[in-house]
Amino acid sequence: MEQRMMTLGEYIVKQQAHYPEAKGELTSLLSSIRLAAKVVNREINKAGLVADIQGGVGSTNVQGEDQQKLDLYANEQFKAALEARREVCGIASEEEPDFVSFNPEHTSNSKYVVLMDPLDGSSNIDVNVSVGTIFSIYRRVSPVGTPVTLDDFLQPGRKQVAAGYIVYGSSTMLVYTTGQGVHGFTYDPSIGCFCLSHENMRTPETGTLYSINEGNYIKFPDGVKKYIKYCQERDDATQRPYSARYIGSLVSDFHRNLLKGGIYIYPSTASAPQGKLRLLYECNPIAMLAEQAGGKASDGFGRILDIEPTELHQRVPFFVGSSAMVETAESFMRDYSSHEDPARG
Ligand code: P6P
Repeated sequence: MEQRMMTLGEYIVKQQAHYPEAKGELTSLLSSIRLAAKVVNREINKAGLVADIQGGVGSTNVQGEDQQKLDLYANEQFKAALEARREVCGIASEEEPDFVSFNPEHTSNSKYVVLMDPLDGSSNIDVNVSVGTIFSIYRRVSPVGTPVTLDDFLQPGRKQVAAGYIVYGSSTMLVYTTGQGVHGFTYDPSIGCFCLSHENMRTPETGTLYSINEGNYIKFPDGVKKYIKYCQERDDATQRPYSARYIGSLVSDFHRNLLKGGIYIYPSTASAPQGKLRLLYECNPIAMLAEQAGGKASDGFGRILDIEPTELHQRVPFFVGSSAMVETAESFMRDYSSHEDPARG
């Protein structure tokens, strides 16, 4: 008889056994993310068929980016699912200018805050390229039962309790960590469940894929330019030249490199001195997953998870993936690029 697959819900409960003091709050929180992921997945899969959910809404988010209908849909679905379970006292989102406090009458015992990019890479939806949701979970630092504060959200990434993403691709997967390794679940629409498909994911120490938008080459720091040329040189001993793979959707590029080995880079550029990606709800959660899978995540000079945040939507240069590849890229940044970073104190 075919072996029964373990569902995400069953696995979360099994993981809870690692924490004898756990009372099931994080389990309930992760289950709310699972529910919202199913709902968003359904809408994304209809995008090609139901025209009125494609395209932009004519507004821009706090980042100045055109908001897609599905950006706002995903934001509302995850916000509602998180509020309903009453484990979370507030959220921060790429689609919200400021953090959102949930109803204090429902959050008198809530211990957690969640930061998210509800639909990363959404401009790809209309051309049927995979997109993703990224989430990051912290324990609040302000007293339980009091209004949530900005300090609850401006915590360094090393304090994350859990992090993960959903990649809505050729198959939809949810990948997460609570600090006990990285585990991947593939959605089976025939039973409406995320089923364990990749337990204890480990990323290769090195790889042959590099992911960067080379269209920005002339604006890159010299260290990045030198690293790109290093990737393109012929050297059989290190399997170079590497292959360039860039989807333009962080979750998809990271997920492929996590499995196969590789490096993703979104560096600072002349026009974006802190890069494009946001520290709190893109880089920190992806960095936690990378480290939990044996990889590394850096701003080119130091560990992403050690950066002390100063603003909700702050951006940071991002080098993430196989540890040996990130270390080589960092060596080029040290040798060829200058570094001033107020966030490191
Ligand atoms: P560019 C999507 O907008 C995103 O935030 C990431 O998912 C993706 O890797 C990056 O931006 C793509 O940016 O400037 O190369 O189009």
